[in-house]
Amino acid sequence: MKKKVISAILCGAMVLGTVCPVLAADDKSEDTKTEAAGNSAEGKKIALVGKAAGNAFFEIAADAFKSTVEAEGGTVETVYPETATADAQIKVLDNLISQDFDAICISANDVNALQAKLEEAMDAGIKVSSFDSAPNKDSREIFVNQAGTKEVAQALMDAVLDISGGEGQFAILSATSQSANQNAWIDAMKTIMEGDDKYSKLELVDVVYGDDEPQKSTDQTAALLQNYKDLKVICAPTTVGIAAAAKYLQDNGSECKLTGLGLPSEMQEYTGDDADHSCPYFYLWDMQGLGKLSAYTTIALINGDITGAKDDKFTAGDLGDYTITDADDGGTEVVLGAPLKFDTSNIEEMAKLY
Ligand code: RAM
Repeated sequence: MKKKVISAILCGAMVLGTVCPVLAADDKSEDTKTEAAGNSAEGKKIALVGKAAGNAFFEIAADAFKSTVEAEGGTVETVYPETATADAQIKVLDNLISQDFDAICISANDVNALQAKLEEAMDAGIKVSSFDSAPNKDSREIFVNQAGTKEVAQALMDAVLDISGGEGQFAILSATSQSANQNAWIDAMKTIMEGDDKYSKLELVDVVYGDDEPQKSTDQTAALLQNYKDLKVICAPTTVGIAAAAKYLQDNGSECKLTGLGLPSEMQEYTGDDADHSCPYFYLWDMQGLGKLSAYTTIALINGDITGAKDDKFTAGDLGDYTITDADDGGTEVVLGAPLKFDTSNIEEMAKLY
């Protein structure tokens, strides 16, 4: 009972019903695991590795991850590589493997380049989970996908179609060129575009990389406007990129509009469906939910409640029950939920949360 009451309060506090979809649909946690013994992280040490320092996205996810693990009796060390590269993450991993961590949960800067190092970690008995950006299937035991890859790509393509008025040039402002999640979304966007006639009047003129650095993302936005005078929409599937582009487009009164993936707190002043705002609407997912689900998934791996195999089930505390499914890359994943849309109707409320 206690669990259900806490869950209900948390769901209510999260404002959007979609934030707690699994719980609402399927709360079997009391029947299956009365005391949720699988959630205990007593005495466990977990390392959380982000893509790079100075990105609020990772700080928000890490806060939720850490408080979840600590509430279950474990400890978390959050580590950021010096740059958003695989090489810098390999250095971080080298250091972590030599310590006695029970698990490493990582957002990968590259799909394949971390494989040898992450395999070394797994061979050393360290559980390897990933969140946000997945290293390839052999480099991990499980991926915590914030929203299905195709679902994110579909939402972005439809936003581009809608905001452009159904035709014209658009460009993608991404993070780094090697970024696993960014490239998966971009590939899925291209597939969606090619697979349906309704996108046939859209032209993807360029994909540029701001490396998740505000200044570089601003410069890339300026260059896009310079190079493509008729550019109608920029889609930035990165929180750093979209915030930088939003400011640049708005400050310069550009007619080019913006969508993508952003943090409501960083996008509030740019969100609006009028000439004064650069971004009519954009998407993301429940950030606290991402941190929490990543934490519970990692704990479940450590405790042997799951191995990361398809159809494995576990209870993610008050988020409810989750089942592991096949991921698009041949590995497995657990999906938090659907992408969430942010526009003038909810931006103010959501900006208070993340
Ligand atoms: C940036 C990072 C992160 C991505 C978000 C949407 O913060 O690239 O990996 O998930 O944007």
